[in-house]
Amino acid sequence: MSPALPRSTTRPRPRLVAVSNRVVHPRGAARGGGLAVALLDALRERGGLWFGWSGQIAERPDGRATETVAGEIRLVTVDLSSSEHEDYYNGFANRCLWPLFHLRLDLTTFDPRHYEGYQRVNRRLAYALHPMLQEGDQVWVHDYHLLPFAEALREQRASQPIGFFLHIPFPVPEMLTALPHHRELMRSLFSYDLLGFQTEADVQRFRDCVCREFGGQLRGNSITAFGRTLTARAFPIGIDAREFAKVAESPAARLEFQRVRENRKDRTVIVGVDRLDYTKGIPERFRSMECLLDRYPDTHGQVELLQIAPTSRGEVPEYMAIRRELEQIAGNINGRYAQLDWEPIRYINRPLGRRQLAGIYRASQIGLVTPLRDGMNLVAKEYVAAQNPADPGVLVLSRFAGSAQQMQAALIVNPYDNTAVADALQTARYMPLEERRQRHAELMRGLLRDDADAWRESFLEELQRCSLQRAEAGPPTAQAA
Ligand code: GDG
Repeated sequence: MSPALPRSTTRPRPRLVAVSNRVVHPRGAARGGGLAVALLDALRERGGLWFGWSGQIAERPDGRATETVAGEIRLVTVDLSSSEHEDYYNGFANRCLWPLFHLRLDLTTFDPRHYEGYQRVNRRLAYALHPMLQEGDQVWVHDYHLLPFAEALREQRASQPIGFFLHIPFPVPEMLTALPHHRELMRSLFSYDLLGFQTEADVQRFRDCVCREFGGQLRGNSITAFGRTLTARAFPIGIDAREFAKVAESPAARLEFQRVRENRKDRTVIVGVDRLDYTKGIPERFRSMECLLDRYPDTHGQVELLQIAPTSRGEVPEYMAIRRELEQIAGNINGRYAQLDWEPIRYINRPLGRRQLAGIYRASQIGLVTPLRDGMNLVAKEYVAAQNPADPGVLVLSRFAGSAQQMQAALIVNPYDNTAVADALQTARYMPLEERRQRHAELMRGLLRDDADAWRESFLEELQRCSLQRAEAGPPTAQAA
């Protein structure tokens, strides 16, 4: 890793221009999750602009941007037409890139119309943002919806440093190359100066793709291909663990804590919290619960899985299917094991408030986070941050979550192995207090060190370093085909 840049006391920090699919107003930031909070902190600190889709669908959008000012921050949004929303967002982003990057080739739809819509929206958004850019800005683009965004900005002769952070995993070369447009998309990534990934493994897969498929050349963290050089590094995203621990002790969270515990006396509560998504391994988790009940009769009447899974991307057929599947599995398991005053699985299919969630995490003796594949998974981090350090719960975490790289003091499991997950749950139930405290303290140290501030600052410092390097090397050129 390269040494940190000395913080200049005389030179002002560059203005930040953040770009993401959705823009979240500061008032709704808590609901928008960790990314919204981390971006807003950076924007408040240095002033700046957050640009993206308004979340509105207009039949015939006029292409004009709407601006809201919140303190030092300008929020600038554009609407999408219903066909843009269908092709760019539901189509290419969520029915092609999302499943492919999560290794679900079986759920991946390749539709040239979706791809054209995706390119068109990226270009339209980039062209709308370009006149608002100022010399010296740092542009930070987020996630798989916007892979070609920098290329479209460069077409407009934008010369600002542009960084990109991928929140989801980067796939293995065999998967990526199944995408008919993979060359074009990979080439467009080389219009960025800095690419950030969640884990070292993601960086390695990116390098493998570029070197094997496009003759890329490596030099330290730099990689050259398509006639351009960029920096590719891991920046594991963190949460504001200190603040989340406070939320878990707030009056609203305490109330929720009491509600959970009072109703369940000394029953073990296992909590799962996920957007309802096929990557999160929820059916497999229910099967593991069934396996726990089969293998360990002392769990009957004594253990409950509380699964909170609000619907997401509800217009996409694969998401409708997973919803039906879950209801069916939960129904079968409950039908088989429930007693008059107890059901093994409680499944809540609507969103809860953040404080409520924090209280539930703290009231649950086990946090069960078992995605089949996940860029990072912030729920694992939130569960740990919400615990009472004197009597903490145990985190059972999938080896396929990016967070497992940093959270080795959790009980690490293979989510496909129902028996192993059931055994880990039983181990967690009977784990001695001293061991729980030690594991929690170790996890918490990591969360406090690698928090949201550290993530953001390390990315933006690296982006500044990249732009200084580029200034020395001369202006950007149109890239080679
Ligand atoms: C992507 C990547 C990466 C969930 N239900 C409720 C609720 N949530 C909040 C959680 C957490 C967030 O949503 C989910 O974050 P994750 O990281 O677990 O997952 P993705 O949404 O898939 O996020 C992922 C992340 O980007 C960041 O880079 O870690 O790998 O897939 O904060 O608490 N929040 C509230 N009510 C709910 O019912 N308030």
